[in-house]
Amino acid sequence: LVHGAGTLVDTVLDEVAQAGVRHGGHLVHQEPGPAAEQPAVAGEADPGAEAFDLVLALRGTAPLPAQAASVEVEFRQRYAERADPLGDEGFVLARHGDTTVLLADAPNGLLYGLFHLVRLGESAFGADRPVERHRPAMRVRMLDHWDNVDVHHRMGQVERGYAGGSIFWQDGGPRRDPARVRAYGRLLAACGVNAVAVNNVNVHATEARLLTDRLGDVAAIAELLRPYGVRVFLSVSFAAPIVLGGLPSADPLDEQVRAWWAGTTAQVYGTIPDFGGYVVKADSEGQPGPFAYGRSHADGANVLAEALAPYDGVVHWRAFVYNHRQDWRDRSTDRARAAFDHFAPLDGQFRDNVILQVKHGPMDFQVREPVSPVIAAMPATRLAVEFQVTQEYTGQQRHVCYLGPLWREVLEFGPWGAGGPTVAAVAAGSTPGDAGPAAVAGAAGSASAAGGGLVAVSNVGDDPFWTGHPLAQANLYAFGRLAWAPELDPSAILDEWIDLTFVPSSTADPELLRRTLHEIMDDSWHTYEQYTAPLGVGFMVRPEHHYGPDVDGYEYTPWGTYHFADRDGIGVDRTRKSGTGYAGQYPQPWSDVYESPQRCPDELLLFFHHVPYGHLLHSGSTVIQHIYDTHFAGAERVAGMRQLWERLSTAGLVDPELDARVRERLDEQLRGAQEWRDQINTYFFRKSGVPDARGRRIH
Ligand code: GCW
Repeated sequence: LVHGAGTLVDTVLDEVAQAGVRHGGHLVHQEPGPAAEQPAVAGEADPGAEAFDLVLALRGTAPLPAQAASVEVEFRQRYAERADPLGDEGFVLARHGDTTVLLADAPNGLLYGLFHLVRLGESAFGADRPVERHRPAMRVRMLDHWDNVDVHHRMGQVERGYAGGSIFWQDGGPRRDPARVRAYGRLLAACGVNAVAVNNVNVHATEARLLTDRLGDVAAIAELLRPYGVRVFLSVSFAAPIVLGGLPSADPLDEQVRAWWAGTTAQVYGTIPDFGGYVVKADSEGQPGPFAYGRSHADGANVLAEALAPYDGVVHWRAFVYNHRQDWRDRSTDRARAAFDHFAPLDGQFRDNVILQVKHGPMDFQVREPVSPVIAAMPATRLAVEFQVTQEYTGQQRHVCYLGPLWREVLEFGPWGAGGPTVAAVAAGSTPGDAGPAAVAGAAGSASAAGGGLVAVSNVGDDPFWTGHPLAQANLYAFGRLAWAPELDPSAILDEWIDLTFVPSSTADPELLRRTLHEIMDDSWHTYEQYTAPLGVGFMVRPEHHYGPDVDGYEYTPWGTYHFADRDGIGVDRTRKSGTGYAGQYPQPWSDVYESPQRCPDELLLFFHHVPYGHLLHSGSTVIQHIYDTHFAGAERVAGMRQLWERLSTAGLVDPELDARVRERLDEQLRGAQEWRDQINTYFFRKSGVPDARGRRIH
């Protein structure tokens, strides 16, 4: 029995039908006013009947069907004053006797509840389940696509895309296969994602026009994603008033510019009433921004926010602002400092519909970075934390690298030390005043918290497996799940993903399949870390495309990403005492922990300190021996991963096409890991002259 009406309820009905469930009835929600007393649409639903296996019901205006009403009573008893509201997306689940009941306050909640049932599978229809309440920790759970409409870009159609062309754009216009885009909406909703930005933050000429004369293309995408509760955002150029509006300036304090943004935004909402808002990369890597007019980023963000405010739209303003033309000879400039230096002084100056979108680390999505100090520095600003699902720096979807554990580590990090709010709580809307884990849970659970949420750069393209490497789908899934519930265990998320993806279609030996995938994936992030840049130093990748090793590739460039290795030692001195002072951007205790080479965690040592090769780590190893050991171990672990997969292939447990794709990628991962191992080990042997204590072969 499905109780309720609306586009999303239709989606729920479709899903129920697709799942092959015999569909007893559909009782239309009674809207107050003239539409009241509508008859049942499908079947002869009798809300009092006891015979339904599953009841999906909206709380609200109409009386609940009997089974749902008893769950509602139990819910109120169990959660007392916290029993309402569930919010737009929350739901309540229980099983009583022969009936499983899902209750929600809005159709989106029913949809998320239904996908949750799919995750639970049979177990949702077995023994009784006491009432459980589910609400997303983050209101904003967004994927940014770095997709270009045009295919002729230096970076390919999708900037940093490793899964074919764009899922949205084809041959210079919207994809001609709406079913694929709709299926993508379904996939997003099943993962818990509720927003997408449909074009690259580097906004080129054609893409700029999506805001005005090509808005219809965006509306077409919005139409396809709406049934799955996914709202559409656009990346816009700060120079749009000039390039699209023909104005002489884009100065945010200029009246004509303000009026242009207001008028343009009104048209956007006239066409797409549930439009989400804008994403802006300004004064970053060549994109235009407010600095050209001597204005601050608060001035810049606020002019767009003001235009969006009447429609409840938001602007996601990115904090990725740094000097990409620095002089490598100048040791005082530190790219890691830049976001804090630019934005922390502006705390409190942003309108409340500005969300400052901060990359999780201070540099750029490296395999290991400290948490960005900006996250602790702006209590009066709505912050979103940005992850990178697309594997630009983590193997480009040719290497298996399950990122759930990395994101989990970031989300549970306490910028103010133990007992204070976590990164997850900040993104969910908590501030340092809300001390203690209880407050954190409260903020993360509260539907009214005004946090900026979690955002990630998508790894999806038009590839038949969606993400290039079939196992990279787990990263997409894990991102959505962690944005909904940051406390989830990445290994449990992987279990969900494995069951949803593989097991139903291969019954031969689901246990072997599950175990093997865990063995390959659980620790694959650490494995990737082992064979690439050591101890948090980052980069060492080939310039431009960022795939494969090149230790000095960026060392003498203007990009600000250096390791400073010489014959005596390696690492970046970011201390207050003798370095760039970056460690001082953290509150205590981290400021002192990172300042001290003795207290700094091993995995971040070279991010914060320049140390001799003989420096002793907490692990008991020296830096140079650690480099050799981890690089030999990492490449060996990849060889092991490949053998593990062989086991699945031999047992015929996976679909042949998928098998072929994964094998090809694992071969490449092994080649790549060995190349990394040899280049890094040889480089440091030649620099330091220190031999491997275990006498292994270094070229
Ligand atoms: O990681 C870097 C990428 C750029 C990207 C930039 C950003 C879209 O190398 O390709 O540009 O970050 O986040 O804006």
